[in-house]
Amino acid sequence: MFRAIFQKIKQGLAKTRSLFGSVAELFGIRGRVDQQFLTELEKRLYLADVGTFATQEIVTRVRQAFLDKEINGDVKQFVKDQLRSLLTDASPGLRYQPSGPTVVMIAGVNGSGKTTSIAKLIKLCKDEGKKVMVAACDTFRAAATEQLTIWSQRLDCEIVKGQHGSDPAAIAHDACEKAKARGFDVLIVDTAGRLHTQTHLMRELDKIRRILTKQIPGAPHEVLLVLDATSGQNAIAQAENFKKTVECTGIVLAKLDGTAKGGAIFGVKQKLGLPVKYVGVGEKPEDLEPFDPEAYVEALFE
Ligand SMILES: Nc1nc2c(ncn2[C@@H]2O[C@H](COP(=O)(O)OP(=O)(O)OP(=O)(O)O)[C@@H](O)[C@H]2O)c(=O)[nH]1
Ligand SMILES: [Mg+2]
Repeated sequence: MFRAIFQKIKQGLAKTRSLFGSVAELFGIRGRVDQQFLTELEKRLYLADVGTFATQEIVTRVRQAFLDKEINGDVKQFVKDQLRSLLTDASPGLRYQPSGPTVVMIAGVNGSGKTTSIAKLIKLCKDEGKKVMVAACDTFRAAATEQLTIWSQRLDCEIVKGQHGSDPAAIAHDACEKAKARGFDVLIVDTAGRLHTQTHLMRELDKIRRILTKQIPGAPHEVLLVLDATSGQNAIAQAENFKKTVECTGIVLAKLDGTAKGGAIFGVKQKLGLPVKYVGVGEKPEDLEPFDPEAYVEALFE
């Protein structure tokens, strides 16, 4: 199991790994952990988009532990351990409710990968034997409902939808009724992409949320913020703003395969304080992996 996840993550991290190669290489250079080594370590971590805070943190810890000691394998292992400690506490997967539908709401900026991540979540839940329904609450973008409909047909999943431009909260209401009446285990709610500055759209998101809460106790049980990994540190800045208006329970980091900026994930815990639940490593439904800090760090240095 670990091996399979590991291989997938490793492939997904191909571009990021090419940058981390330069960090790994540093440990192979003979010598001492001196100021020059620390400066070089700092530079390389920074170039791998680990971010200012996390980079400083690691360099400080290495300085305290190893300054003026010979370089051996321990330094590499130490850095790996530190990187892992900066990642979110493992909180992979969805927290399924013991009874009634588990409601998962998806949010994020335009084009971050929300709808594709939903297709992946459908597959994941179905593979776990769950009865899954999706609600097409993006009525804003013209082709959004169609896109989700195609996925739902391909994945053989029930969909509740409405007219283009109709009230997404009404669709959410309808979906809750159907999910309860027909014994669905999971209801995933797609929403339109938006910026935290678009007040009316943020209010709309809040309205969808309130409807879900009213219809199903404790819903939404998960609110996943989908971030586009290709925007690196910028994605984190966006998420910080988003989080101020939407209460989120976790992150889906999409498009990790398309970027060398995978190091940005080290800033997520410190800046957002949210667990990364899944990483997207491709465009196909099977390209979603529960986030495993151990596998992630190992894959970076492989
Ligand atoms: N390589 C790669 N591409 C991805 C991944 N996730 C999504 N994409 C692509 O990113 C693009 C946008 O994905 P969508 O799922 O439509 O994004 P969205 O957030 O729903 O977009 P809006 O609804 O317009 O806000 C599509 O071309 C997807 O195929 C991923 O993990 N890897
Ligand atoms: Mg979408």
